[in-house]
Order: sequence, then C-alpha cells, then structure tokens
Amino acid sequence: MSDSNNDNNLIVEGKHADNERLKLESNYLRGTIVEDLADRITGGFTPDNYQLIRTHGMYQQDDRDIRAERQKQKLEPLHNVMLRARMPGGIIKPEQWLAIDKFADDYTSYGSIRLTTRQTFQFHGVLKPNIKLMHQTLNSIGIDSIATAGDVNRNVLCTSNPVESELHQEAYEWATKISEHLLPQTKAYAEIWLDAEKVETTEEPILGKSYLPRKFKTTVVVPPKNDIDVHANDMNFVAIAENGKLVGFNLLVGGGLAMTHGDKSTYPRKADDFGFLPLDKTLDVAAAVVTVQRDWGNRVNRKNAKTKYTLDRVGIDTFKAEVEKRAGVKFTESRPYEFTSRGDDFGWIEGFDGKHHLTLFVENGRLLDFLNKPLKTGVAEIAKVHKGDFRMTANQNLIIAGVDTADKAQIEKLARDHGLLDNISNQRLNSMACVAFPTCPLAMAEAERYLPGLVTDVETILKKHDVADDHVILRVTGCPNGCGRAMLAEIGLVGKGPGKYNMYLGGNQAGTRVPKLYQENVDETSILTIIDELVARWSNERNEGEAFGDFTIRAGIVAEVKVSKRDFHD
Ligand code: SRM
Ligand code: SF4
Repeated sequence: MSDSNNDNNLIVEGKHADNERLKLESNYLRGTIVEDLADRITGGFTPDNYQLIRTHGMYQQDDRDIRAERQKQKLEPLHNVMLRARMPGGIIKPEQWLAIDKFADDYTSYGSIRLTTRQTFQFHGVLKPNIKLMHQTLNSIGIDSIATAGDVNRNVLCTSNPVESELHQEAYEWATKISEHLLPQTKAYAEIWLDAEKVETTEEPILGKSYLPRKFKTTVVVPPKNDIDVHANDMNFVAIAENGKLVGFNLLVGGGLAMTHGDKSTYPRKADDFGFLPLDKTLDVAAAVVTVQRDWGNRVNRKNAKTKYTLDRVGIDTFKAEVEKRAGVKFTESRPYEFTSRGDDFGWIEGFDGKHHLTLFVENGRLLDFLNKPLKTGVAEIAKVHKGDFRMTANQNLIIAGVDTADKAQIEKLARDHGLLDNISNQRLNSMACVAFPTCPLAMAEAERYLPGLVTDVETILKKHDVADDHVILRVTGCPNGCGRAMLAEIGLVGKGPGKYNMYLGGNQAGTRVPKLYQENVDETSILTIIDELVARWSNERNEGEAFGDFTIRAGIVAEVKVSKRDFHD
C-alpha cells in the first residue's frame, strides 16, 4: 500500500494487536495445536492455540456455574470446547441429524444441541480427549466446522423459508458457493483433526497470511423476509428476481451489532447500500469486499476492526469504488425491494413445489430433553422417518422441510407428542436470547435462562393492556457483544452485570432500525415496571396497527437512530 493511501486514512498506523502476531506466526492456522492436544495434564489449550482453535470452529470454555467451587478445591477450571458447525443456509439431512444427536448424547456434558442465531448448531462441553473424534464423526457425515469462528468469513446465512422453492434453492446455492469461495485454503483443519497428510500452504489468496482483521459475516437474503437480519452482517446479497428467476443481487455492506459499554467509539450499525450487481459477478464482488476489508480494516484496535468501522473511517464512496475496481464491476442503482418482517412462519406452509414445511419453535434454540418436553428426542424421532431435510433458522428455530402430503400427519404427531408443537404466544415466538451463562465466558448477565420467565411476564402485561395478540420484538443479550441481536429489537436488553441490563427501545419489525438507549442498569423488577408503563401508553395512544418500536419513536420516548456514528451515543 502506498503512502498516499495512508494520507487518505486507509490504513490505521500503530502497533498491531497481539492476535495479528499469532495469526502470522501460526503457519496458516496450525500453531502448536497438535502438541497441545497431546498434553493431557491440562484440559485446556495454550493462549495462542486458545485463539487459533476458533478458526477451526471451536471455543475453549468452562462451566461458570461451577468455576468458583473448583477454584476453592484448587482444581483447574473444567476446560472443554464448544463446537460450531459450518452449515451454509442451515440445511442438514435427517441422517446427519441422527449422527449429531447421538454425539450430543455420548460426548457432550450438557447433552444438548444448541441452534444458533446464525443457522447452525453448537455442541457444548466436549472434553479434550473427544475433540478429534468429534471432527471425525462430523467429517464422516459430510459436516465440518472450518471458519465458523475467528478472523475469517463465518457461516454464510440464507433465508430459511422454502416457500418460493426455486428462488430459495438458487439463493441457497449461492450461499454455499460464497461460503466455499471465501474459505481458508489452508489444509490445517484436515491435518490436525482428520489426520490427513500434510500439505504445505503457500498462499491464502483472499484471506491473506494474517487472515482478516476481525470476524466477517455474510448473508444471502430473499426479500420480503429479513429472517437472517441483514444489518447484523458485514456483507449481504439481497436476491433480486425477475419472473421468479434470480437475476442478481443488491449489495449491502457494513452491518454489525457489537459495542463495548462505555466506549463511544463502538456502536451497532446498519449496512449501507452499494447497489445492484449481476449474478455472474457475485463471487468476484464477495472476494473484493473481503479483500478491501482485509487491507484497510483496523489491525491495531480490535474493537474498531470490523467492516462497519472501516466504512465509517474511509468513507462509503471510497470503499465502494475500491470494491468496484477489484471486482471489475460498476454497481448500478439498487433494484427495488422491501423487507416486511423477520420472524419465522410457524406451523405448516406449502411450497410452490407442493411440498410441505413445518416450522417448529425451539425456545432459545436449546434442543434438550426437558422434563415433560423431550424436544431433542422428538427431533431425532422425526429424523428417523423424515425424507426431506431440516433447516435451521437464524431465529434459533427448526424447519422440517420437504414433507410429502402423505407424511404430514405422522410428522405432526411426532412433533406434538414431544412438545415441539405447543400453543405458543406471538410474543414468545418473537423473543430471542443469546446463550450467556453458564457456558459463555463473556456473559455479564443471564440471557437464555432469563428469557422464558421474562416472556411469561410480558405476556401478562400485553394481556392486561388488551394487546395480547400483538407482540413486541424482544431480545436479550448477556453482554454488549450482541449475539442475541438485541440491537435490532423493539425492546433490547443488554447485560451490564448480574441481574442488570441496559434497555434499548425503537428498533422496528423489519429489522431496519437500530434502537437507542432508554435506561441504564435496570434490574429485572424495574424492567417489568417500565414495560408495563410503555405498553399501557402504546395500547392507548398508538395509531391503527402501529408497532411498538415505531410508537416509541413517534411518541418521543426515544430519538430515532438514523446514522449510528452520529446518533447512537448522542
Ligand atoms: Fe456471538 C462471541 C455465541 C451470534 C457477536 N458469541 C461469542 C462467544 C463465542 C463468546 C466468546 O467469544 O468466547 C459466544 C459463545 C456462547 C456459548 O457458550 O455458546 C457467542 N454468538 C453466539 C451464539 C451461539 C448466540 C446464540 O444464542 O445463538 C451465536 C452463534 C452464531 C453462529 O452460529 O455463528 C452468536 N455473535 C452473534 C451475533 C448475531 C449474528 O451474527 O447474527 C453477533 C452480533 C452481530 C455482529 O457480529 O456484530 C455476535 N459474538 C459476538 C461478538 C462481538 C463481535 C464484535 O464485533 O465485537 C463476540 C465477541 C468477540 O468476537 O470478541 C461474540
Ligand atoms: Fe456471550 Fe455476550 Fe454473546 Fe451473549 S452476547 S453469547 S453473553 S458474548
């Protein structure tokens, strides 16, 4: 990069973050993971490998509920790993499901399969001696966990709803192609976990030897559904169809939701519109956006390293022009489209191809055999007879897709018998939380374990004010990293400390507006008091059909966040 580029503020000068050193020294993501794996004195990994295993789809964790007790007993934390699979578009076959179901039973300490907000599943609590077996089991059924974490392009999302069968199929194929195109080229994963022969890596043409400055997230979305929440993502391909056939994409760049409490240089931000591109330029454009972020992203301060900050630093026009140059494309004006909703459509729907699809609500995505609700067994029983596939949604739910008319009754009975098809309120269907305690090391407050009770209380409040059939998009996230996407909710609760949350208001139903801080450090009782007061006002003062988030802005309860950098913290 020439000095004149630095004049334009394209590169952030200064001492690089330590993650840059370890990526560079890792010999293309190998590090000393193999040696670490053989060390059975500790259940954990050395600090460098602790970071590097992320690029292979794993995080080292320990159960925070028992951490203090083990410390008292002078025991090392009970180290284990969480694995996150790579599932572009979230599609998984019944036979694959049965294998992951069995692995969760046999080798994870929680015995659960956790559907995530990015259309895949996680195993929690896999001990070191079982890690290789886990990868080999997944490999035997055609699944890997390459690049589902770390400074790379993550699992590529795609709208789940298979109603518009052909268009969805095309979009899904693009999600898979983009995922493959942007994968690391290093064969470290196969070598370390699958005992494959060593193949020297000489180049990472797209990601580079130091990989990306920070995580990078991509979606392919089929409007009018914004079920994958584009504005949480660095790069989004919005499917544009003519006569039901995909002709190209509008490109949205620079979304992201994380922030740090007290650090005003961090903020959630919506993605910007770059314009329309023809289908045959998709992979070139994907690579160009990634390489511009690779070269211009901030490698000095990881808190300001994501694409959203690069765009705000160098300017949208400069970033876009560079993408056009590298991809050999000129974006034309974006084609018209509209997002109207984000939720999943629960129950049965029929696709244009005559197949039936059953969307099941899975609270917090946690598939486990709860008392009187054997959800995990239920999905496994369905997998034993199902001839289509499963689709994990970005709202932590599960679609039993491609069911023949003749098989509908049997699938429905299995779902009902296992508590997968109960009557669920609109409010619960539109509420979501991240994992948080006990497995997430970064959690400041409860989320997954707090949400179910909170929703019950909010249901009571809605009923009290005669809006029980309506709902508020309610999301809880255990810390400001925002994994539960509270920063695109109508009411977003962001963990601040045990039992304390910052409350944000003013997102909208389509997920195209970032909410704004309403009250800081509120406890669970005050949260209910505030929601009660606000819902009472909404019920009495709202315009016909006005959604809660829109009301909070019109009524002046919070100001609208139009441009995050300017408005979010003011
Ligand atoms: Fe996340 C880190 C869980 C979606 C932003 N996220 C984590 C870790 C791995 C904690 C850690 O670094 O040690 C959490 C593990 C918890 C556990 O025990 O499972 C975690 N994130 C999750 C999941 C499982 C939440 C869920 O309830 O489903 C989601 C897994 C997605 C996947 O399958 O890949 C998940 N994370 C998200 C999202 C939402 C999204 O992408 O749609 C976000 C906000 C969007 C964004 O990226 O801006 C998100 N997670 C983060 C961040 C902040 C990144 C940043 O820009 O600063 C971290 C922390 C970090 O990277 O330093 C993080
Ligand atoms: Fe953990 Fe925070 Fe993400 Fe929740 S938002 S899973 S607490 S990192």
